[in-house]
Amino acid sequence: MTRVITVERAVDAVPKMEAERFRQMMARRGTLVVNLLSSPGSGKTSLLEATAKLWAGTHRMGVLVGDIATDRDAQRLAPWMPVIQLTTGGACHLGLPLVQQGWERLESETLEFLFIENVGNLVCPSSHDLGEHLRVVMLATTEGDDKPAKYPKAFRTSAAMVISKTDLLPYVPFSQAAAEADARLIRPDLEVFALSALHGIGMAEWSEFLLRQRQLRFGPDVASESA
Ligand SMILES: Nc1nc2c(ncn2[C@@H]2O[C@H](COP(=O)(O)OP(=O)(O)OP(=O)(O)O)[C@@H](O)[C@H]2O)c(=O)[nH]1
Ligand SMILES: [Mg+2]
Repeated sequence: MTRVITVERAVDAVPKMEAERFRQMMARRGTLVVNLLSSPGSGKTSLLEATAKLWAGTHRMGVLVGDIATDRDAQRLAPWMPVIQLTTGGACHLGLPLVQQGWERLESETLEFLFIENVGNLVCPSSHDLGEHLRVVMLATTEGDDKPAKYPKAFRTSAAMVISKTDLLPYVPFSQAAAEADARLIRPDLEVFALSALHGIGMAEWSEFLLRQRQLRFGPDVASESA
């Protein structure tokens, strides 16, 4: 059975200070918080499933998954990792209070990574600081390579972009070079990972990136703890 938290109204942006407090508290615990943004259906849940399978028995991850309705994503993820479904009751993004409630319910203090799967869209989630250490935006090859230019804030505020569903590249009109170039015009230091969660392509580079980010932020001792 999955655990669900529901709110009946949109949660407004909370002061930056609260988000900073949450970020620092999670850093003291050695938990890297990763906020994953994308359009509906780009493959967020699939990437989290594939990451958990890759890390089974080696790295500890948990997930807070946001949706407007249903706990279907939590049901998919529950066999692989501790997960709490956050149901926004109509709001198009997650807010920090809901994330904090989810974290308390997760009761998993020894996580190395806490992923937040945001509500699927490229607009509202980009304006809300959830106390994450790392924001990652995902763009599927099926969505078109023009999305970075059309939804710049999601790309400007992210440290990395995942191009997902690369197995479909032969069948869709998507230029990886064009998407990367547009995204880097918006955010020059954006790291880019092209992968297929379905076929396990590019997963090793994605995993190395996450482990490196945790080590960079929390220091080398953290890396040896989890080795
Ligand atoms: N071909 C292909 N399909 C994929 C890949 N990753 C995910 N999919 C499919 O894309 C669809 C959506 O994937 P999800 O992981 O549910 O996407 P999501 O971003 O979590 O969707 P929302 O939570 O609704 O926003 C599913 O049918 C997946 O099987 C991939 O690498 N290749
Ligand atoms: Mg999902």
